[in-house]
Amino acid sequence: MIRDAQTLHILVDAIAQFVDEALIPRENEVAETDEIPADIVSQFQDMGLFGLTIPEAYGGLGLTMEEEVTIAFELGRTSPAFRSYFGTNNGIGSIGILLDGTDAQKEHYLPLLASGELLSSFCLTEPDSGSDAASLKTTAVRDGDDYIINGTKRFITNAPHAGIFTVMARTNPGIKGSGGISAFIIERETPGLSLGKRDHKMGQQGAHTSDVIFDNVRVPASQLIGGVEGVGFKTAMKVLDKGRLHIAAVSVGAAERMLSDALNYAIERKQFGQPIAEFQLIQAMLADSKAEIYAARCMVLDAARQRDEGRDIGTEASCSKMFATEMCGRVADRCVQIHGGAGYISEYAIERFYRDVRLFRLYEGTTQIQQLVIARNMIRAAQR
Ligand code: COS
Repeated sequence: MIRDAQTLHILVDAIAQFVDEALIPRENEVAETDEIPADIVSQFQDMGLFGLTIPEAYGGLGLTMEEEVTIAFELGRTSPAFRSYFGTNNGIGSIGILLDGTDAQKEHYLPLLASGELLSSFCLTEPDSGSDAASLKTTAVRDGDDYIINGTKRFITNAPHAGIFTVMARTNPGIKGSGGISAFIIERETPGLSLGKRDHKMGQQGAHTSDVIFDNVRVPASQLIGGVEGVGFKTAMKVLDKGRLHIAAVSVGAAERMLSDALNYAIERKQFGQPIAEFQLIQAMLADSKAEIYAARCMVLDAARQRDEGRDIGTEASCSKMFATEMCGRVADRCVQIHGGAGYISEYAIERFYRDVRLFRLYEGTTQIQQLVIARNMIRAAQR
């Protein structure tokens, strides 16, 4: 749902201009230094990018899902590390609090997240619990008015910058599956909380992940999201439904960027006496990519509109994530091919994008997990 087309148009234009003029020219710097420059972070804050999805009542822009994916299409056109820096505040780091938090939790944390004063991370994955998220082992044991948290979380995006962590932990060891899991908000400075060393990743330099380690971390019971035990897994799944749709939109933007670079290259690059864009085998790769991007864009927008209408979009979010991220991988591969040998050289952005977009098919649920969610939902619906 678009609330006010004109206002959205102004915002989209401003972000498109920011991407073109401020972010794309700094991509190499970010890749080389593995840092988002401080002046860019300030500009994120000035533009309100930390609070895109946080309701206006808490100081954000309160974008609807359709508006959010429209913005994500634009943000996807540059290095994913830029979006990642404020992405957790708009997505997996804030949505659990927004959807299931108490009024006090929302009032305390959401304004800080919306302004970018505080960064947030989402702690679900563990060393022995990735796709099988319900098998997580981190424990939260009640002790008077507190909980004592123990365990290790892995590959946590923005952990080195985060001031708060949404942490899924087992409050009832008697229940092995999802029913024993609760979600907590844990502050960075809480004694016993430490970080592992930064992970060295294949791509997305500038976006940082690390382990988050909880060693007898004592948190007040008021940090239990929503004040209810045993529903933390459902909170995590709802967070991921939204996050998956967002990543699908970012994948569309990234594919558009790669295709635009490849098209420009094909028009300029001459072989056999003419631009390679004139060759039909190159044209086939351009056309297949264009059509697939269009399909993914339509799919993402449809799923976003359905979410705005209040429908359960678990299936559609997984369809969108699966299709858009796999599409992005195919487009990346074709765009390297169009660049020929130059596509393997870091002078061209496509070499970096090829590595960067590989993560889209892995995080927030692998393609195989999306397949599993889609098929399960189909079977359940058929058996009702
Ligand atoms: N919204 C709300 N509730 C949901 C839900 C959703 N999207 N998906 C599942 N649930 C509920 C189920 O209804 C079920 O509730 P009941 O116990 O009341 O029936 C409960 O959660 C458990 O669901 P399910 O039985 O489907 O859980 P499973 O352990 O079988 O596995 C998968 C679910 C595999 C889909 C889940 O573990 C998953 O998404 N794994 C990937 C994790 C991931 O994406 N990690 C990325 C890292 S985070 S960036």
